[in-house]
Amino acid sequence: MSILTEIVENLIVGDDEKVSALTQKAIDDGVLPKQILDDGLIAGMNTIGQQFKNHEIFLPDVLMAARAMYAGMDKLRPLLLKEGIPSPGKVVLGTVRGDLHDIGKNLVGIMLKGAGFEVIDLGNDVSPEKFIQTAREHDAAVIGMSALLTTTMSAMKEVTYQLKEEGLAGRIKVIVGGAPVSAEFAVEIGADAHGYDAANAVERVKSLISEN
Ligand code: B1M
Repeated sequence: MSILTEIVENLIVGDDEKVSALTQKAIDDGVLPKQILDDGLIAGMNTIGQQFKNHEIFLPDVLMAARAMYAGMDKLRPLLLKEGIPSPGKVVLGTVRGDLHDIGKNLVGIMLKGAGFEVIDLGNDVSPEKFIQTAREHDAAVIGMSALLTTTMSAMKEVTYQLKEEGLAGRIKVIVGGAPVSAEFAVEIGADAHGYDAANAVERVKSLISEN
């Protein structure tokens, strides 16, 4: 069995210690961090999502898998971060109001920091007002919002609407992402960009900032 398959299997059963050890072993064996992330940790989480959807597993199983995912991410984080790059701009990042899913948002944050951006991470369950107030206070170039629930996506629209009302649209750019969020939805709510994964989010933020 390949080491990436072992990571997937141990993440699915929520064994955080094994996922941590296997991630370290994969790093030591020279497997690329991006491959460990995509074909190990994220692949395992996708299986969990499918099993949860099919009612084959329950919420505590998902939580244990999430904990195992974090154990692996802790090992990868230093490799995904490159220190000492001058910041091309500030990004206020968070998961929207009512939504507690923060794994994808945290990955986006790690990758943005790795590309040199200063990231102000507001965590999860962030109100529209908090996004805008923080962006104003820190003179941020971009607000990045993540949503994993179809029921919470609408909070993104409150931010784009409010920015427009306050005359800040265009000056503070907005990028949205998360499993249920599409490029069409981003256009519909007046966001400036959609990121389909963490690496793509970095590319999109770079181009938003170069437009400013
Ligand atoms: Co929940 N959950 N969950 N969950 N959960 C989903 C999202 C779900 C699809 C599962 C399912 O039914 N198949 C479903 C949503 C259905 C829907 O709305 N259509 C669901 C549900 C229903 C729920 C609850 C309502 C369950 C309940 O209580 N009955 C509940 C809601 C709680 C709440 O938020 N208020 C709930 C709870 C939880 C846990 C707390 C147990 C846990 C979250 C733990 C945590 O995040 N700390 C959890 C998890 C882990 C999941 C699944 C299994 C995995 C999500 C994940 O972390 N994926 C998920 C199923 C799935 O998505 N396959 C599911 C890995 C992560 C790397 O991917 O977040 O998509 P993702 O991020 C990607 C991209 O989307 C993108 O880049 C990332 C990296 O590639 N991206 C961005 C994300 N944000 C971005 C922002 C950007 C750009 C790109 O720019 C700013």
